[in-house]
Amino acid sequence: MPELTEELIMRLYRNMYTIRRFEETVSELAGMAMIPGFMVHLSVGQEAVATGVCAALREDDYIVSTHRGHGHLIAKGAATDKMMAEIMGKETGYCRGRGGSMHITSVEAGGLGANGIVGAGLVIAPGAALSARMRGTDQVTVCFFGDGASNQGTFHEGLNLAATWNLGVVFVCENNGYGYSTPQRLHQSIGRISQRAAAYDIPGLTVDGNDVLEVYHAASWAVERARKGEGPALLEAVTLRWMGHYVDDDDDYRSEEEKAEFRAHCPVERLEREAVEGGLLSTSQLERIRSEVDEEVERARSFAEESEEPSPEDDPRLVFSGGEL
Ligand SMILES: Cc1ncc(C[n+]2csc(CCOP(=O)(O)OP(=O)(O)O)c2C)c(N)n1
Ligand SMILES: [Mg+2]
Repeated sequence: MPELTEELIMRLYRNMYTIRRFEETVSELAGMAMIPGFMVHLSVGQEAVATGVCAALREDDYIVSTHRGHGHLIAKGAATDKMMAEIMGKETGYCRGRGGSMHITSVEAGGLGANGIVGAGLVIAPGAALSARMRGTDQVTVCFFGDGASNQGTFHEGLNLAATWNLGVVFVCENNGYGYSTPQRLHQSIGRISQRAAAYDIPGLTVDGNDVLEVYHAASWAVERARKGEGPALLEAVTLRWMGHYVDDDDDYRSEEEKAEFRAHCPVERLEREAVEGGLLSTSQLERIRSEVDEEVERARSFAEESEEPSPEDDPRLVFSGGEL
């Protein structure tokens, strides 16, 4: 198992706190109608999953994301200013403002796309892993998806193909207990999604998705075996979505008592506590990280706000490959 160094804990903490501040800022901007469209899905409360998994990856590894993908991309190393600009639909964004929140990606960071189609990534990830094999590299592909997506046909197709061809994919089910407004117990008969791994004869593991260290350890194990050519695994990380399904969702299908429980499972505060109590980091180190991140996210916001709107004349060039029409 990888060693828990001060550097690693700092990295995990910085990452989770960056996702939290970034998304709180996106939520604020959405409330001020500064984000085009309304389909912005936030992962506040789920930061430990993206962070713990991506910390186990190399820079040249791939991730395939979902409609709730800001955290995944930040954790994979994308720049917050270009991400904020993309979400605000600006020319300086990663996809020149044409992708927005749900299609945000940074190929340089190893992102193979967020996706508005629930479950689509499950059949993209084996393709990326096959490409790594054909190119003779040991790059690993992580496929993030939700509990709802685990009922899509693509889940079964993707896991079956990856298992049969022994591909280097780590399937990470971010189980936040809901597929939109439907609680897990009403959309599937099983309690642990990792049980489904048995159907493909691959390892399946359920971890506490609010515990970044547990996620990191499980992911490191799955990534290492995938890298060695030992094939895919299914990790289920059980977590909580604190905000509505998307920014305009009034979230009235969950009780106030249920929502009041969220904070008690905060992954950011949990790592803070464990790091200080375990003598790994001091409160002043944590404070310094928070203030650096606050500044970074503020800079990202100003950069995005001050950036140019895209010009519609450019659109045809961005739709067809090869430049001009
Ligand atoms: C193929 C498809 N079906 C339905 C939808 C509408 N939809 C968007 S998100 C969502 C729920 C997804 O739940 P889950 O996979 O658990 O992800 P979460 O939103 O909880 O992160 C649905 C049904 C869609 N975008 N694509
Ligand atoms: Mg879900």
